[in-house]
Amino acid sequence: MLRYLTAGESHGKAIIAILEGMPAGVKIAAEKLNQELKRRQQGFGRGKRMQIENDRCQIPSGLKNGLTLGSPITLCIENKDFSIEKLSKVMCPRPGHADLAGLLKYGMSDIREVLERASARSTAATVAIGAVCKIFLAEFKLELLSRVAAIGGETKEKAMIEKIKEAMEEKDTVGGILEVVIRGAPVGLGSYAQPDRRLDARLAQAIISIPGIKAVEIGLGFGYADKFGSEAHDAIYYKKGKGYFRKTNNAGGIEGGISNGEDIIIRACMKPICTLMAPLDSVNIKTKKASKASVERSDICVVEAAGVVAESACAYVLADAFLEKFGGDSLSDIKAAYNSYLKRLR
Ligand code: EPS
Repeated sequence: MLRYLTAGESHGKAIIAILEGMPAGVKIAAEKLNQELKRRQQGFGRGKRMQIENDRCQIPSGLKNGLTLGSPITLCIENKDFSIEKLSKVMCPRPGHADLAGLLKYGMSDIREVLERASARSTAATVAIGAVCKIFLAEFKLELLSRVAAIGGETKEKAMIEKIKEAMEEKDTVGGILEVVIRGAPVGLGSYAQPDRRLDARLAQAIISIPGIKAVEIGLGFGYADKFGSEAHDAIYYKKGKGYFRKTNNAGGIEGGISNGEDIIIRACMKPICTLMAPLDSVNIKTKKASKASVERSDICVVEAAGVVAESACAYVLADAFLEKFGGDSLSDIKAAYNSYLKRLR
């Protein structure tokens, strides 16, 4: 079983993750982790914080000579902007953020104490974990990709960029849709046997827990609502040498909570960032008087970066499901089990 915990505040010393259950014998190149962290920092519409940080991952435990030991892997990304003790109080909650609900829940008197951990800066940990999982999955030729499918209702690249520029000029923010594609997943990951073993349920949980994500769909998703069954389902064919195959993939690679061997396709909607430079109405938590929401340094659009985070979140789920199916404490044991499974399928 694979599991993890993350820790760290946005302006604390570091963002940290501990990943447990990665088998022994996987070669981890720290550079691959750093490349993924760099991808997360990019995308048109990101804010000033990304110019300050140059996220790099240290791996103080779990490796020897670059190979996993099967022991917990610690991933540590230091924050250059380590200023948590010096930052000013935040008094006017931003609509859409964790500010007000978090303040009331924890009985705090400064929103800063909420937003430090609620910040999407924590997604640096998700990406570091996902990068380790991607390296593991690549041993079995699984590959995860993402793309921006829409920004503010626009789907053409030029129009999407214009939409972000418009948001910038208007002191506004804009969200959109991202898509993750997982190639090379074998048939049989996940199970219909229990709700929490369903691969689609696990992927949806992983994606919707990314800050700012408000909806997830798999394959045709909401598009199923407009179709007859005869139009919606992916007819099954068989050819000697090729095996079973489909001509369509509306199911998005998952049927009955199990991967079916087709590409796994997931789309998610990210809301516009909630820190607005022209802020919405709010209330001062001390005086209870009407006020504009607090303004913090922030981004205009992070859909591209959220795609990288979503890939990483999916990589963790896939690696977990893969280990469940093929077991083993070392990469070589898992490869033997995987190859024997592929042989049976053939
Ligand atoms: C982020 C770091 C944050 C924000 C952003 C994402 O840094 P700071 O608060 O210092 O500007 O730029 O977080 C949010 C938009 C949010 O709502 O929490 C990062 O590393 O991705």
